[in-house]
Amino acid sequence: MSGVLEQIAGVLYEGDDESVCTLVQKALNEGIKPGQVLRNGLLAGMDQVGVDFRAGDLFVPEVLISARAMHAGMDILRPLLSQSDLASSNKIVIGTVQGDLHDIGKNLVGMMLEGGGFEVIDIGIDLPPEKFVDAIKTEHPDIVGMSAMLTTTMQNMKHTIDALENAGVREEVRVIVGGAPVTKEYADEIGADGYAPDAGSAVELARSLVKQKDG
Ligand code: B1M
Repeated sequence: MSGVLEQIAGVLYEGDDESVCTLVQKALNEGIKPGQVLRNGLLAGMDQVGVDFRAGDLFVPEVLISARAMHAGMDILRPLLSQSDLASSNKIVIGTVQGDLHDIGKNLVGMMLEGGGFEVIDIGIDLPPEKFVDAIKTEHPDIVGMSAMLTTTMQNMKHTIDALENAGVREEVRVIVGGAPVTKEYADEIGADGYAPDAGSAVELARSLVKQKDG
């Protein structure tokens, strides 16, 4: 990998948004393709953030700072990325289920997925099942992600999956769930395709599901 790309990954990991911007510009000036700067610079740095967060070596504030640095770099790259760079990203719709206002974990998962190369459509909080159905119909995502933080609202994940089935869109997407009270057993019980305990694992899970879907 070119030195400047490794440097980008390093300063992104450190959450140094100014250096990310300077080095992204430097890489472009050196003639490195925007798609390569994205994959081998920004996404490589964010991948490492995910690995270390999962291992407990990084904490939520550090992940948020790295995500902010990634966004700063993306602002420069986005207009330069080719259609093929953009088309290669898989899409995920994410939201917090009905009755639930917690969004810190969901936002973190969204940021990590974005850092993992996904196009993330965040549809918000306190979402009735129909909002997920509508988002599938309009956005055609590969994956739908639901977050719940209350034992009372996690049941709405099941209601949402039922609504997807009733609307005839369940087969179009893979459904993943997470949030503090949610478990792998619960995910299996309600017919979700996957469960992730944290944001880093959500990226791994989403990647494995799109691989299955595409393969
Ligand atoms: Co609330 N709250 N809260 N709260 N709150 C909890 C969740 C609670 C455990 C606190 C407690 O009693 N010890 C408790 C739930 C008990 C239960 O049901 N078992 C609780 C309660 C009871 C309530 C209210 C009912 C309180 C009241 O009004 N009486 C009320 C409900 C409001 C509602 O939603 N209708 C309420 C309100 C609030 C605030 C608004 C004040 C605020 C939310 C602010 C916000 O989100 N914008 C709040 C907060 C901050 C918390 C705690 C303190 C922190 C939650 C958090 O953000 N954690 C929480 C106690 C705690 O967890 N220590 C608590 C940090 C975040 C990064 O972690 O969300 O777990 P987390 O996300 C992780 C993973 O879970 C996973 O990845 C994330 C990152 O690693 N993950 C996914 C999450 N979503 C995922 C989706 C995936 C995959 C992984 O795939 C799609």
